[in-house]
Amino acid sequence: MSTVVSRANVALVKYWGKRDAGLNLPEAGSISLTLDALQTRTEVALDPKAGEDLVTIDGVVAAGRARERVVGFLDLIRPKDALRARVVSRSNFPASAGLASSSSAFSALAVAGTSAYGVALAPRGLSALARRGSGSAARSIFGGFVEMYAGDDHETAHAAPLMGPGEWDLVMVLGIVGHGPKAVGSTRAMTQSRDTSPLHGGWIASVERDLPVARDAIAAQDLATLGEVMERSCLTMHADCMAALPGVLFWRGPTIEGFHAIRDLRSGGTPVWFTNDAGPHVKALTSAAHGARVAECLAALPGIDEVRVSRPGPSVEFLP
Ligand code: 2P0
Repeated sequence: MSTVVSRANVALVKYWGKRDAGLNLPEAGSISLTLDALQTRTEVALDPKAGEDLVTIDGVVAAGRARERVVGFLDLIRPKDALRARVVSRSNFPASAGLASSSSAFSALAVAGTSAYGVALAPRGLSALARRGSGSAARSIFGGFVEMYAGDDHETAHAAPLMGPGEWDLVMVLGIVGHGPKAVGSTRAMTQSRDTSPLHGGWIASVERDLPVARDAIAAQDLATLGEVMERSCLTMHADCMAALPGVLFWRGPTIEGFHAIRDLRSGGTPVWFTNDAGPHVKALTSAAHGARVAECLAALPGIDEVRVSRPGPSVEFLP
């Protein structure tokens, strides 16, 4: 049996588009921050008596597509005639809602699954494996600031750490808007953007331009430059989505009010920048010293149901 904890990550320079759906290879690289507050604990135990895998997610026995994704992922790790597994996974935040639950879920499953089946992989190999489950999961193998490479093939499309979680005193403030599942899944929305959005080529070009700027800003601990590039990456990704056919719109009213509130705080001198993913939640990057002020501001907005403040989190951890 093997038990691990992994954290979700938020992309600062977004991943949005696949060049190979089968191997889940991204069209471009991305840069993220792993968040200590958003955790998934996953246990994989081999069961000599079980005829098939039993998967429990957040206390509910998984069926259909959710179960198939886990079983299909375990099949990438184990030989055909291997023992079946009992997988128990629980997150401390809502799944499939734009909080990157698949990033913590598949990174945890990659590490717990390979360990349970006795498959030895180096961290970069674990990252490439996690990518097969979900693109963003490749980044959650590592803590702190992380870069994902587009790579040339399965082996080279992995993530690597840029800066450890304890090195820069920043926080991500999460303004949670509703707890329901998102209207359109990321995988479908990405395919729709790539296939139909007239802005998709411009979006991918913007990633190539933004990656070195974000990488250098992290190395220099330059929050203003990182914040600006993070906001632009978010808005450009969403412009690509909105221009798809049919247009993909993840924002709700409170999302946009949250963006304005963050910019108003910034105009008043608080070093804070926003981002947002495939869901309605507002995420704000600021220095640890300003975290409480930003949290208070988001909590006061109608439609923001819950606020969490997260420090950068560590890489995947084994539990005893
Ligand atoms: C990201 N997102 O970079 C981007 C930004 C959401 C918006 O990666 O299809 O669940 O499983 O590879 O990782 C969410 O998509 O997509 C995502 P798949 P994933 O974090």
